Amino acid sequence: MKLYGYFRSSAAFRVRIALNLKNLSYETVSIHLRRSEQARPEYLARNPQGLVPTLEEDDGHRLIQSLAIVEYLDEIHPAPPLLPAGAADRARVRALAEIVACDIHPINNLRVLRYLAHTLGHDEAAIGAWYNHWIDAGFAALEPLLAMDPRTGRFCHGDTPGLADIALVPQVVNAGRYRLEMTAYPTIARIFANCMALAPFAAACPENQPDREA
Ligand SMILES: N[C@@H](CCC(=O)N[C@@H](CS)C(=O)NCC(=O)O)C(=O)O
Repeated sequence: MKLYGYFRSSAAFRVRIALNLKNLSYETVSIHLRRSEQARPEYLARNPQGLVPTLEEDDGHRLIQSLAIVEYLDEIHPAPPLLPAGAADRARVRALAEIVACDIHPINNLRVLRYLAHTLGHDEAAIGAWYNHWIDAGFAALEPLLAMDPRTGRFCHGDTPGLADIALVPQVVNAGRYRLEMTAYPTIARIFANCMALAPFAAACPENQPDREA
């Protein structure tokens, strides 16, 4: 399998964690987002959205959208499961993951930050404030959803990592890059630490990717 991604892409990071948790080997194909390689015709032929990740299987079958890819991997390689058995619990885990993947991440994406800077003329400080504002808005909801629900354990749901952790960890790493104050989010910080103690999460981190930059 080939994973078209970028070391700093949190959507690609989610897929890397899932592949590692499933113990599936893959080849990294780096799409340099800051050099806009995602907009080149050869990549658009693979993913017309011009976003990473794209997962290409050995027979040429392609998958896009990180959460869809993670759920696909979970369906064809069921062990270890990334979603719980009960429908209500699966809905909870998907909801936690979607707070990150649908409500925080898209408005902090590179193309949005570039629009703020280049089209609307905002400076670096304003863009940093925007970035952290939307992480705060999402984390302020995630924290009580995690802290007040007895289904939360060492991880977002119980004591094994799953889809919600896969979405959460890259977002916490991004928050660290923008120096977001995490003291208001002790449950998120605890779950993050528990995830990072596991090799599949640590190995998927940006600094451990072959295309990493300083
Ligand atoms: N919903 C998509 C989001 C993909 C996405 O936004 N990827 C970012 C990197 S994390 C990207 O390719 N950005 C390029 C750009 O903004 O130009 C997914 O989960 O796969």
